Amino acid sequence: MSEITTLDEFIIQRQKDFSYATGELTGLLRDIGVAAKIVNREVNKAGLVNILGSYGGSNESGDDVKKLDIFANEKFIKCLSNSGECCGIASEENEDIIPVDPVDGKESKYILVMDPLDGSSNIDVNVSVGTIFGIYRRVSSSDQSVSKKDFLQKGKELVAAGYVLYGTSTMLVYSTGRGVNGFTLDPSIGEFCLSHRDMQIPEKGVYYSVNQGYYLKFDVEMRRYIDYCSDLNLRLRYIGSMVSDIHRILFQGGIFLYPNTRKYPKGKLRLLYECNPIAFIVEQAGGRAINCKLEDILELPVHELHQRSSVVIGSPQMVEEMKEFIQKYQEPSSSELPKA
Ligand code: P6P
Repeated sequence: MSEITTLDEFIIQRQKDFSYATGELTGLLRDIGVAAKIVNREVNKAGLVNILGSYGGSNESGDDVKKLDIFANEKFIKCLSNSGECCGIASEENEDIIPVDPVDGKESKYILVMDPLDGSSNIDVNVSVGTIFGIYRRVSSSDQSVSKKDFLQKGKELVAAGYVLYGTSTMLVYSTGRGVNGFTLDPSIGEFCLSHRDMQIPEKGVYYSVNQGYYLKFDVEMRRYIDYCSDLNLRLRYIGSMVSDIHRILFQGGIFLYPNTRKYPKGKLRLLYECNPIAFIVEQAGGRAINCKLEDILELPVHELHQRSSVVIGSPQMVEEMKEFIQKYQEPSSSELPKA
């Protein structure tokens, strides 16, 4: 029987890679693993307990809030607060940041951003959902209270990022900037076990992932690119859960797109806790992540917690080809149009 490496063992092994490591990041990643197992337990039995359905109201992004959203948010916050391994949290479910009090006088240097249960519109119909998280070093000094400026950092400043996919199996995929590794939850021992070491996204693939229903609401060059994907007989796969759609592309290659639309002129997905952590992971696995203005996602300035962005993420060859496509078809701005 091949040797099992649990998430905890792997994190501790990898801690040695960072000479300056003090164990805080290790503790924070382990807390995330514990919270993921707790959320997984509820997601897996959601149909059996009164936890399905809407909680009522909407979150800061205007999305309908499901009960599991709130449960997941509360569990991650509780797990992270108990250990004090981070000094603040920003969540899709909360308007403002959540300061975390020091535990046993320990002053943490990390903050966490998260979408505790992404794709929650799928919960009631038993389709995969996910958690997305990112970890930054705080920029304020430890003798100050954590503030919003600690969170408004570019994606390239991420120390670590990952996602949990609550699917046919539950996986935790993360990176601390030295490659991407995947862990599958073994329910018989209650541990995430290393199942996908040093994940690399294929250079290209046969999948494209976009909500085709918005086709007529995309800019013309985006419609032409989607037509091009169709002409290439690429296969459309889109289930409305970013973690699930990205996970397929990370494993099998392809391109995920959520362009800006008339309803979401800046894009729908949130830069801080959806686009940046996913972009960090995909680029660590050899992929690319840009917005529809062809700017690198990880370089985008972050001005507010729930800021939105258009996004194109996936296999490097396909994203580069899409860039060339957009440049070729982008309608010249009025300032570039020839004078009448
Ligand atoms: P649409 C889920 O609400 C989410 O934030 C992402 O997980 C997903 O990719 C996207 O929105 C789905 O949005 O407009 O296609 O339903």
